[in-house]
Amino acid sequence: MDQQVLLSELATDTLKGLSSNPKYLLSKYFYDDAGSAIFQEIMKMPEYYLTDCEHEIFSNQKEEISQAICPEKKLFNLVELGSGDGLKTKILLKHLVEEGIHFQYTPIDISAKANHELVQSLKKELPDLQVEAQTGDYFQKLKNLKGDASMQKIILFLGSNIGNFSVDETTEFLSRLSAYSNVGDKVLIGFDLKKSPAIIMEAYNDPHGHTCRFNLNHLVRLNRELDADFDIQRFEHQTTYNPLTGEVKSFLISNSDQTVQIGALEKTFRFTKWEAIFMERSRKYDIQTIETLALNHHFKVVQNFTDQRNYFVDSLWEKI
Ligand code: AVI
Repeated sequence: MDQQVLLSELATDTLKGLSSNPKYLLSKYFYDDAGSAIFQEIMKMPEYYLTDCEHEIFSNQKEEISQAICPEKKLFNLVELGSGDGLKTKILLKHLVEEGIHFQYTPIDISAKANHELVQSLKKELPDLQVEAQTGDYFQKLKNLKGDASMQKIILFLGSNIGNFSVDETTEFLSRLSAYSNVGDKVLIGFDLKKSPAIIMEAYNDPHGHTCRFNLNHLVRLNRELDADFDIQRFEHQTTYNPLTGEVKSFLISNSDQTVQIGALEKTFRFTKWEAIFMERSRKYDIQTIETLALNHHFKVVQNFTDQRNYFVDSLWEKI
């Protein structure tokens, strides 16, 4: 049932995106099994500094983070949106458990498989931790949690996932996060910061070609799931960075005049030579913009945790 809903959503979104001018595809569909595996490879590349930076923040500042999220050491619910393999979170979880702090961990992920694997690994690594994994849409689950105001919520949204949203999607996301939080609840959000464009470009235009494969895999997915006939040799990957907006944008560019059939849509799409499909944005922020975002959504910034190079920040906000 879930699979069918997802497929029809993929079909509808693909139809909309490829019928638009300029054409686009939604980056949320990068993450089928093959795409998730390629993303793991991206995260391991030295050029993709984001993962290392956030790992460094959690490793070096776990005491400060846990002190800031629960200064009174009262019982709380640590909710994580898009928990995935929980690698960075485990550093904090382990520290909180060792300190004897009372809390429950509620990872929320759209993938039942990711949730299952996370729960299994936590059972082994932190058997005393109370885990209430939830599979499904973040906001549906958060809405349900809002009713329970007896337990303070600390909501984690790590990994610069917020950077993949457009301005409107960011506003929508933070408005809902704010609406489903009670006064005193906290959120810890990972933002990638503006830095030398050369460093950013290396991360998204990597010499190993993983990011190129990551983008082309979207077309492979459409071939498999929507009976399309994209020839991936006829598309080139290109990335741009605009230091004014802080946006990295990824494109797949048709290197010839061509038509592509999508069986499930019963449609043919024309691509002219050098026509681009917009694939993904990854926004880079500055601290001032982050503080304005917090205030605009009824949060105050409690503390910013940055890595030594100031490449990345995990920003802790409190609902006011
Ligand atoms: C998941 N997200 C935060 C990654 C990013 O950096 O925007 C996805 C990604 N795209 C290309 N490389 C990594």
